[in-house]
Amino acid sequence: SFQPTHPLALAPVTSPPHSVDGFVREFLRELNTDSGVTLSRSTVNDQYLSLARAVRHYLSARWLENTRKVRETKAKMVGYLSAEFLLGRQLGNALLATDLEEIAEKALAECGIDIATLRAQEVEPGLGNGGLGRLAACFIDSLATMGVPCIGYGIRYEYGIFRQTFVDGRQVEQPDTWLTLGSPWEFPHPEHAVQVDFGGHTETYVDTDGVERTRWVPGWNVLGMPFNYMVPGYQNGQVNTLRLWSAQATNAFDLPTFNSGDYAEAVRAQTFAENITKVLYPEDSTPQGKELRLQQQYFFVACSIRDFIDRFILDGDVTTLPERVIFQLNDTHPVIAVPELMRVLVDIEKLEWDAAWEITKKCFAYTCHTLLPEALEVWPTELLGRLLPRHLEIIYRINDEFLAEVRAAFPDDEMRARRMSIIAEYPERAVRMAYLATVAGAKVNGVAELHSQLLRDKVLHDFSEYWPEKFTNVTNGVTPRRFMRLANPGLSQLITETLGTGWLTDLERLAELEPYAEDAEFRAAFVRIKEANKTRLYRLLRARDQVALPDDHLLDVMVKRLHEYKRQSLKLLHIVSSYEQIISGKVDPSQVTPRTFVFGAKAAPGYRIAKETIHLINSVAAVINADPLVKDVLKVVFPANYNVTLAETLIPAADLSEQISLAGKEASGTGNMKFALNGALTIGTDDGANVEIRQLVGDEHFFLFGLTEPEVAEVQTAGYRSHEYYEGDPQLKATLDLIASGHFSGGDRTVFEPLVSNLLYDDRFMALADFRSYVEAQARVDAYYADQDAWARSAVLNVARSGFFSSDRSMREYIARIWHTQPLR
Ligand code: GLG
Repeated sequence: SFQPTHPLALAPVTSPPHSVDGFVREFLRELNTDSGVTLSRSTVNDQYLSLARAVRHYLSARWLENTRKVRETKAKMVGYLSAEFLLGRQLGNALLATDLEEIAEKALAECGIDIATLRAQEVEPGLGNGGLGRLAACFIDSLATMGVPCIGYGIRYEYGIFRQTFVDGRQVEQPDTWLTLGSPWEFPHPEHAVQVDFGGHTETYVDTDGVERTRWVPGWNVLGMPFNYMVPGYQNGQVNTLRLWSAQATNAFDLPTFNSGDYAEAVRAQTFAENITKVLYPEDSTPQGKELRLQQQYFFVACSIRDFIDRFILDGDVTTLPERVIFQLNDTHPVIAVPELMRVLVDIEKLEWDAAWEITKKCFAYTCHTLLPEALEVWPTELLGRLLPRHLEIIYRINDEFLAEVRAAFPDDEMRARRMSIIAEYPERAVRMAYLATVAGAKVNGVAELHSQLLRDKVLHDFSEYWPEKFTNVTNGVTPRRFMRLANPGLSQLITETLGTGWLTDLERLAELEPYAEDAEFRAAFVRIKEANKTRLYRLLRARDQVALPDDHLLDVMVKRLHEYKRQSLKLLHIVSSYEQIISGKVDPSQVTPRTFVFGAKAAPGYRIAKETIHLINSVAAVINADPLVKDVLKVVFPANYNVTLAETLIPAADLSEQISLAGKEASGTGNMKFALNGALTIGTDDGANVEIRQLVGDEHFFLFGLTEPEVAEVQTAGYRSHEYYEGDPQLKATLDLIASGHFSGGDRTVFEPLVSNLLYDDRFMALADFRSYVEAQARVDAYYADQDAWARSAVLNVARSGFFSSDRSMREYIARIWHTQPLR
């Protein structure tokens, strides 16, 4: 190591002055020296990039200090392994974390710039599909805020989740080019690139110590290039790291081929390698089992494990790993990390198998995010063995030893051993990644009470019988910094005026708002904020989607991925039924509670029914919005490209939150929590975290409907025939008939026929079974909304009673029951 002599090099780095002048200086310096333009010649993008880099200056000193401390104190870290981190825009959060919001606004104003324009310039990194990726982002925010050392490891997709557009009401996907205008939040580190191998074969050899060992002779390799992102805690001087990997060719150029004149062929390897991190797979909860996806998974965990050992196990003693890290497996996507760590320990570090296994079991814990069988990843051994031959051998050995244990514990129960095998035999031989994670993980958790219960009772029943103490629940949470303070400044200010500061990092303190639900003045202030949030949303939608909305409607919002189990079709049936009752003269429009329905949803590009549902929503919206008969009472809007940024404006404006999945199918939901925290009332089934929301806010402040999970199971066992519900309910029949008649498709009865038939003759997620109960609950919503004061009271109580849903609380539970880590002192 070198010895600096300059006094500045000996001193720790410091942050620039926390003042308007100081900030102006940082900003202009960035503009002039890094962007290379004068203020008068600069574009909005130059200004945005310079602003972002100026804010970074206020974080880097703390970041470097943080990293140094973690190394020096050998603190145990959380290694959050996730194929997705759906971060949302960074600027607002960084300004908030550094307490620079006012300073930056003034500084820019003095430069003649409106900061809002620069905020709007940021393209959010859409490196996730939905809840799972957003949860990872909330968790790392909370850990930084709590001062707990964590490194997030993931993938730097060149193209994130596609940009959704509508053409004639149908979804058309556009590439998400989030990097093209510059990415001021990332720090590339080519010097820390890691080599990742694939393919080839394995062989045994006699090592120098005379021991026979196995080695992997790979067929090809790529480089993993890390990009660091700062993860700032909320005004606490803590900054953790998110490290995302990008794939590059080890040999960018094949020189002989190049020299022979075949330029395209000469760079083929490069294109091939870089494909690995080119694009995020856009399926949420329904993986396609593509080879490139397995490459992505192995690529990022291999990079991450190597990286962790190289950077934090400085003395090279890998047996200390369990004291230094717990890798949390965010769903099955990173589970190939288990055989990878075994390979590193056994083949490279030359530990005995048993010792390596003891270490590995302590280094991993697994979070399951689903119950849908089609979402549980299974990799054919043919594919896995071709791409990762050594890993497949390791998995077989883990399985053999595990099944020997099971057979010893249950001597006369061969069926049990077969059920529990990590290797499935039908329909083809394949590795069940969830089982591998369960066998290796120190803990296995579901993401809401009901979900964890169903994991224990159904999906992983044999395992929970064998290892009851391995299973636990940690109910999801969301970060109040982004989803209250940044998204809803009005409400946040009211809360701070009422409770003082401190609640943003101690969200249970929202309970102190309870008495204010009875305070007319407080309720009036709350209502004014809700109205202002609606106005803000309508202004945005007018500019963004050219739609004009009335501001005196109940705002009814359903935003989430488009999936049959989430039942956007049930929401549509309610809307169409309200409409049908008016146009058929059964209900007078003057009797209807005016409502605006907002949808936001992306469908996986290959998911036919989901895409047809999008088309139907848009078609229903077009007809209803153009019909003078319902003009004052019904509006349907579907802004394209729902993402974190839009959510931040939409959620605080909502009156009613739609959480209507079939009971037993939504593992948790996190949107549901964001709505409640922003004072929307929920209409929902007894599913996922809805169960806990209802328990906490109270039945009178929640509109419950639908079959319960045991009832669903019962109806299904008896044989579910959706057609019978159609025949037996005139309102439902009229609704489906109206869709089938071509009313929303210019008279063409074929367009939505597949959707209608699916509901009538299959209806896997039982929308028709819950229709009656749903429209009745919606009638209760209307009746309750008529009493604006009662509604406002309930809305305030929703806020006051939802403090439990902070991701800080989720983190405390993970720390206490799974990770056993400590905040940095
Ligand atoms: C899942 C589930 C959601 C859950 C989220 C985070 O579908 O119910 O809230 O993870 O745990 N695939 C997902 O997005």
